[in-house]
Amino acid sequence: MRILVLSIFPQLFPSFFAHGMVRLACERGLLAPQVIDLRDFAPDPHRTTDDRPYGGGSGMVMKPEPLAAALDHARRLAPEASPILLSAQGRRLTQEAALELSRRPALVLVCGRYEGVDDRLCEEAIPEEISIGDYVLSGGEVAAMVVIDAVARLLPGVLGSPDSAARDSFADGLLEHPHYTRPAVFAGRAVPEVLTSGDHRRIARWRKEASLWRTLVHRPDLLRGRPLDAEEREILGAMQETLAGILPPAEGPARPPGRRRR
Ligand code: 9D3
Repeated sequence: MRILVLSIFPQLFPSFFAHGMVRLACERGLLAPQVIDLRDFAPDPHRTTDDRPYGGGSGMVMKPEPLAAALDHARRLAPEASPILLSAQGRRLTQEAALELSRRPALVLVCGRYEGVDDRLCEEAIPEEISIGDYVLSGGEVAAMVVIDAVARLLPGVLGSPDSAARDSFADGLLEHPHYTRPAVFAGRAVPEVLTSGDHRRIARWRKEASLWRTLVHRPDLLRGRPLDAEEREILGAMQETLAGILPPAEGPARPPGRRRR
């Protein structure tokens, strides 16, 4: 997959491309990222890419002309891709969105900076916007790396075994069970006995229970609206019965006090 990144800070990217799964994907010829320096498309000696906002106010706006010229260049390199702006106003990146992006022939990722991009160019030349979450970044570069990282590991041939992407947390809608490695005792704590038992059915059951428990405690939103198989119903039902044995029925507040997530 060809990925073009348009940025005013191209030097942020080389070390990101040179490590881990992204590097592996590049080495295997499955990923070909290339950063285009937006300043190369600014005609003035100062290579200006920003300007003051019409209507006043603090902060600067990304000038349309250098970005438009860089997009023309990107279109010649990857005519099959439609540009995506990384912006706080975009649709949220999810695992599902990453999977869809990973199936495209090429990506053109435009990293916004300053307060934003001149809206005439956005509307005209950038049909799609992606945000990586509800927090404020200072630009799209880190978000572009998040997109590339999430996409690269989904490319066929990048992960060790073909089904490990399908086993991922989020891919099946649950958080993962805890992981342990040697030594058998660390900081006075032993690894759960079941994991050293060699009983693979018990291990699978324990992991499923741990996975459901973690999801229930930390991300109950993931469980609501997710279909449950028979084993999952049984495990959650047992947890409910345990709770019912602890809580007095009908008395007390309808919901436990304290912070509720999502
Ligand atoms: C403080 C500036 N904000 C005004 C209330 C608007 C704003 C402008 C520019 C907020 C963020 C940014 C820069 N952000 C990105 O370019 C960005 C981003 C993000 O901030 N959050 C999540 N995903 C992304 S993708 C690109």
